[in-house]
Amino acid sequence: MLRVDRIWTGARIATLDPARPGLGIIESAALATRGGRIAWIGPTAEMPVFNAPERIDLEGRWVTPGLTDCHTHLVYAGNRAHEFELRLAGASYEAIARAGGGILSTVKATRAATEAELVEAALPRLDALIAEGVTGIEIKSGYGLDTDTEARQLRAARALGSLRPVTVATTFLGAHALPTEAEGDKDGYIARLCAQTLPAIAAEGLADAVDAFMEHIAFDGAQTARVFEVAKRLGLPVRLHADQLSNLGGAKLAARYGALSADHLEHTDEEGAAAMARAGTMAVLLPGAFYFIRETKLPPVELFRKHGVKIALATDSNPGSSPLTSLLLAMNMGATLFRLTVDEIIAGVTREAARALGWLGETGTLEVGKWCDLAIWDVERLAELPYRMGFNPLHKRVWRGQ
Ligand code: DI6
Ligand code: FE
Repeated sequence: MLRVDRIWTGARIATLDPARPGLGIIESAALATRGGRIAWIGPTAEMPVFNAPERIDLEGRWVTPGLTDCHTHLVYAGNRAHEFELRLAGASYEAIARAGGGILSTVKATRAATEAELVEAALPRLDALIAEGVTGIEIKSGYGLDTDTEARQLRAARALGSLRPVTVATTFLGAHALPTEAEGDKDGYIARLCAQTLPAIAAEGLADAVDAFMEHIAFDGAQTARVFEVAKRLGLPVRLHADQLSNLGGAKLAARYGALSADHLEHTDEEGAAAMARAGTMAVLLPGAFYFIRETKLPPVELFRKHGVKIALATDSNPGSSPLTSLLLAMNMGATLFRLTVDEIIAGVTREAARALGWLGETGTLEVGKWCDLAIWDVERLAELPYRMGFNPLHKRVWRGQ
């Protein structure tokens, strides 16, 4: 008799297995885990006889893959509530950034924080996400803008992954903003980043990918391309904050470098969407930032569908444009603001989010051999996940079988 660690029965499972139609639903399903991985999954009636020390009846609850938040800036110090007040008084996000606030005010606080302080500040945010069924998260640097602080942010991000049962992917975002000491010299800053900071980060194995903020208030296409060239040489995949506030051709540039994803994309045009489709570059949509900075230009979801660009959804959790630590609320916003379908939203925080991080071989769908990362929900219909606002129907979360 085959031995497994644990069996769940009486479940309705959305496997997200692309070999099955829609969300890959199996009614009256069972799932067995062994060594942290999925040992068996299918209709309960077809389950072989297992020797299992633990059997759990889920009484008809829904099971999805554990959620993945594939775009966050979770590690930083301080907060920007004061800028929120300024914005309520009429200032724009861009105007505050140009006046030396915005990202640079978080850089100041982050540079003054130790690794332990960064971890301590980020833990409540991570715990809020975990409480909603998140089993995987991407965390970017970008509030250091010097080698030491960028490295410290990424070490803090890695530490979070050892302090909590969650999988962490780190992304180096040194090209996020121009630090004050660079005195307006963007090319000089990018040159130093390419020659020193990024190679040092890579040598220490601190980054799983490289990102940049391509925007008028940050870096242009040529500067972004220089960063991506170095990332390629170091064997690191790239992703891009593209076309968030204006259309600088970020989606096209991301596609040209075979980026895993281009993110935000409110101002992306059809050429950009088509280029992404050809390159297999995914769209990561961030409705929390759209909402919080009161953007009015919608990302071209219809064009992504037309060209077959795969769509993921994330919180963009950060102190300036998206102080959001609820992936469930991001899902609600994906529906109400971006008009994504329920299937697109559920896939966007599971299978597609895992794909955006290059994780799809290991997690993101419920298939034999993958990590047993589950979210178990007290809902009648999966549509309840994006439908409710500010309510958490998570019953249990399982990370690597536990
Ligand atoms: N786009 C964003 O929305 C965030 N970073 C970026 O490149 C904003 C980060 C911040 O304001 O602190
Ligand atoms: Fe972001």
